[in-house]
Amino acid sequence: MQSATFSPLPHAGGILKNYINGEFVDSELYFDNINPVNGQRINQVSEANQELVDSAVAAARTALKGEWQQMSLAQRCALLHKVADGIEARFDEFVAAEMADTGKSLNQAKTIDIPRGAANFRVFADLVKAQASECFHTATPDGLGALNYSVNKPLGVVAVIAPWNLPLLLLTWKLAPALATGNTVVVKPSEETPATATLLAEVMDAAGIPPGVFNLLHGFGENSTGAMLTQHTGIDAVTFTGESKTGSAIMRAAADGVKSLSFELGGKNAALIFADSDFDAAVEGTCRSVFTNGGQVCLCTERVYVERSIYPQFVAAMKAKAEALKIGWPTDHDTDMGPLISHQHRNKVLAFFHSAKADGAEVVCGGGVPSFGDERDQGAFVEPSIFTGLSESSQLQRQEVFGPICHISPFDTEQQAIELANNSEYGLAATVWTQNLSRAHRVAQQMDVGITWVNTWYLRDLRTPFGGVKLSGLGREGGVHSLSFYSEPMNICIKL
Ligand code: NAD
Ligand code: 6OD
Repeated sequence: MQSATFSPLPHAGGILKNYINGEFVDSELYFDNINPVNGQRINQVSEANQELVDSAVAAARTALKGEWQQMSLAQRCALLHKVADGIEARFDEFVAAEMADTGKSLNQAKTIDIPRGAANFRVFADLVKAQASECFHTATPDGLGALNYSVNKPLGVVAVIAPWNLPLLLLTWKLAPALATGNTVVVKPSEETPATATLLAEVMDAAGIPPGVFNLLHGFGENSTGAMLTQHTGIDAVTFTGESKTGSAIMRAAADGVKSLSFELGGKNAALIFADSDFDAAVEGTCRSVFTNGGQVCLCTERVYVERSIYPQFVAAMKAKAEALKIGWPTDHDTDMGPLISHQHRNKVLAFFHSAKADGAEVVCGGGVPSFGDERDQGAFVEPSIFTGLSESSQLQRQEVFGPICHISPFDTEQQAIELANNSEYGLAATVWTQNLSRAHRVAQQMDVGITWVNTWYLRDLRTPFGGVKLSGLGREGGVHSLSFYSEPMNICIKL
């Protein structure tokens, strides 16, 4: 019999604590951390109350002015490299913890999530050394002029609020540049995925990050730890990844303090498949973009539009690929898809399936829950699913599902394909499959999104701008955009 967990699983059966001012702190108020493979408890999590939120923010404020500020940039960057080394040294534990919390496949945790956790620290530690400042010579009436130059200063105490789908990857994607630019931080991982953030606190501690620079609080969002943090007067900026409606709530909470905000939110991403594409590559790439991480990546494709002349073959090829995906134990080396994050999320995904069927969708494949005949039947699995036949106004075509599902529709002209892709309240990512170079540029530039991939999907270069338009986000991170969000230039004017 396979096991739901993977050795070495750290903190199994124990308590995951908060980390404040260099100490692990127990609130003595606990919630369960559940493995979505079988619904069993992995460990318990110490939930931060208002008192712990206040201590974490106070520790971060004090640390802003201490050793962290006096450290040279080279020393700060060396420490961040040490954190990356620490993640790599405990690689198997991070993989085991991420798999147990999320149910994601071993292959994905090993090749995407945990390596990116380390890479985020290395990339921003190196990029910040090249952060530019501005300098102008300004003319004055006496002819002697003035020298204007800028120095980059940290924003202060940054709250980092992360989601559950790529827990370590998305937490560190914001944490690393925040630290690299000299801020102190209070992070709150999702209540669904507390484990890798706790391991990261151990790595930070062992690397010698000064007390108070990195603080970790566990807890829920609305009316709980997350909201206490975003409303706190000691927080200068909030960087958040999660649902669009949570982004709106945080914006309201942050309004009183006029806090700086950076948001990466939901998506309802389209793929356009032209008849002149490399057919096999388009099928393979679209299948990957729909089903990676069980469709629980904000960049996943949920709306597929295919040129009518290849539509029937494309739907048949997608069906064959989806049916060949191996669903099961995340710990198996050849598993493609584990369970969804929780039963609660599965209920939401299944409700979308039901509404699509009620709206007249044709089920090409999936649409239900797989049966295993073992403890996985208590898990949060759903089948990889493909639907066709819905109108653009149906609920499935309008709202983000965040599950292993796409709807495929035909189109007749390039102009119609562009209009269909852009007909959404979201604007995060799009994918275009064509071998016509002119069309590739022409169509890519007309997508109302933050990123368009052509003949690929989720190919990342951390120096590039990343973010969404419309309901999909606020601001840009990545490369100089992250450095620019997490620091503020102060101008100094010297009369010559
Ligand atoms: P979520 O918005 O429910 O929760 C995200 C985090 O916010 C969690 O830590 C949660 O506890 C906290 N939170 C919730 N309500 C809060 C409040 N009122 N105040 C403060 N904190 C609060 O999102 P999720 O379900 O964890 O993640 C899935 C969603 O995230 C999807 O919509 C997905 O598209 C989006 N997402 C977007 C990106 C991106 O880069 N654009 C990346 C990953 C996920
Ligand atoms: O790869 C990244 O940097 C990134 N921000 C990915 C977001 C994925 C959303 O689920």
